[in-house]
Amino acid sequence: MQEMNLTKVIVGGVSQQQDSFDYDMAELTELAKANNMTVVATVNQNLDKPIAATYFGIGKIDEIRQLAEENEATVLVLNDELTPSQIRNLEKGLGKLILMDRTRLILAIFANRAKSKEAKMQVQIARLRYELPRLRAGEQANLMQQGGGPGFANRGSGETKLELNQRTIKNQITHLNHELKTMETAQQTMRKQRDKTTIPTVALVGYTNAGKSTTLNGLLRLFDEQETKQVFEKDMLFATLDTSVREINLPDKKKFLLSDTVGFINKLPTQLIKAFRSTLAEAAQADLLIQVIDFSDPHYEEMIKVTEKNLNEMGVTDIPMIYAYNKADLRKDTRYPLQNGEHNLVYAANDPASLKLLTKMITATLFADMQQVTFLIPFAAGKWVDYLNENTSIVEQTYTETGTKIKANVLPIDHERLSQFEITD
Ligand SMILES: Nc1nc2c(ncn2[C@@H]2O[C@H](COP(=O)(O)OP(=O)(O)OP(=O)(O)O)[C@@H](O)[C@H]2O)c(=O)[nH]1
Ligand SMILES: [Mg+2]
Repeated sequence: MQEMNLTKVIVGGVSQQQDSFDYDMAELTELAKANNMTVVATVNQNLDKPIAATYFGIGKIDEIRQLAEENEATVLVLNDELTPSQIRNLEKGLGKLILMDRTRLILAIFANRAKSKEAKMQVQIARLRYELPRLRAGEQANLMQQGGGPGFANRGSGETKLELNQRTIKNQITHLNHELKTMETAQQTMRKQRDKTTIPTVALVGYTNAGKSTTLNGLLRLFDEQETKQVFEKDMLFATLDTSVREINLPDKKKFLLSDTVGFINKLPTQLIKAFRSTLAEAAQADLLIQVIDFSDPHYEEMIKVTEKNLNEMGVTDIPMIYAYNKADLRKDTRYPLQNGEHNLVYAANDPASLKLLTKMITATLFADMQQVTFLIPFAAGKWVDYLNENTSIVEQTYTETGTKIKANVLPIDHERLSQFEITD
């Protein structure tokens, strides 16, 4: 409805006859939409490879400039990351059109969408890293505003403005990194505290818009959690930027922690991969990953590859994974829910039967080695009664003269922890 306020853009790219080109361009259009832009024209050029100096050929550049005038477009969004000199030369040929490559566009979306202080700082670092090699003398004066008072500007008279700008940015990056470290340490402490309990953790990972948040919300609803614990879900790329962790309490008293994570995309800017490593720390430490896949998208196999490549780059490896093929309701050729082996599921995130089966698969993996044990806990060791109630599923609890008798389903680690209290039932 707010069409009027949307920035009009042209989307363009050089096709080297790669299979993924059409898909990449369609995705670029989605990315533009996610950044409050409306695409008024699309321009492709077939080349063996982008022109080293100008990306597009000269004729194409004239065509784009005219198209922009006709359609009142103010921005040209490009499919590839350009070199600093390509940007410079292309801008000369394009007149007033502002250039935005895929990386800058993704960074802009992340900057608009980031909510938590940590996410905002991570995105800011990524943007500064991106801008640093692209700085030009006399520009980016706005970046000087923070941190550089008059005294600062006087330092080193032999220094050019460009060098000064570069140093200011480097200082900003260092400063932000330092602040982030402090925050990360605090979070690690939180995670460590959680680790002391034995609640297993599960992380939803996958390509953006696959349905991770919808799956988390569906599970929360299924197990009757309050509405306030729901997370944001939307048909939009990068709806989720922060990791949220929720406790799922099953009817049989078993429970696990479930985290929703930021989605991946093809050609995720390397600056962001680094920035989001800590956001994905939840996934890196999980006992089980659920890779949510948009099974209704013809390119789902490619999306799986991109997801796994990104996970690898972020050091998330060697964790058992359930492949959850979502949005089966949009496909005519499959029944659902449908389990294939231990680790494959075809489902729909809004279908309760699907979510029940997913839960069953999760618990089968998480609690496979649970044992039923009976403990007699003396009153003096009452804290262990609390511990068992918090962390395990209790089958029976009775009070005797010598202490509390508890029969519970416990993980081997808890069995060992409380072995001194074990009795034969
Ligand atoms: N038809 C159908 N739509 C679904 C299903 N699961 C999710 N969706 C829709 O897909 C869109 C994206 O869902 P999200 O849960 O926000 O996706 P996400 O994986 O969290 O995406 P990001 O946070 O952007 O990484 C939303 O419009 C959902 O309503 C499903 O099983 N069937
Ligand atoms: Mg999400």
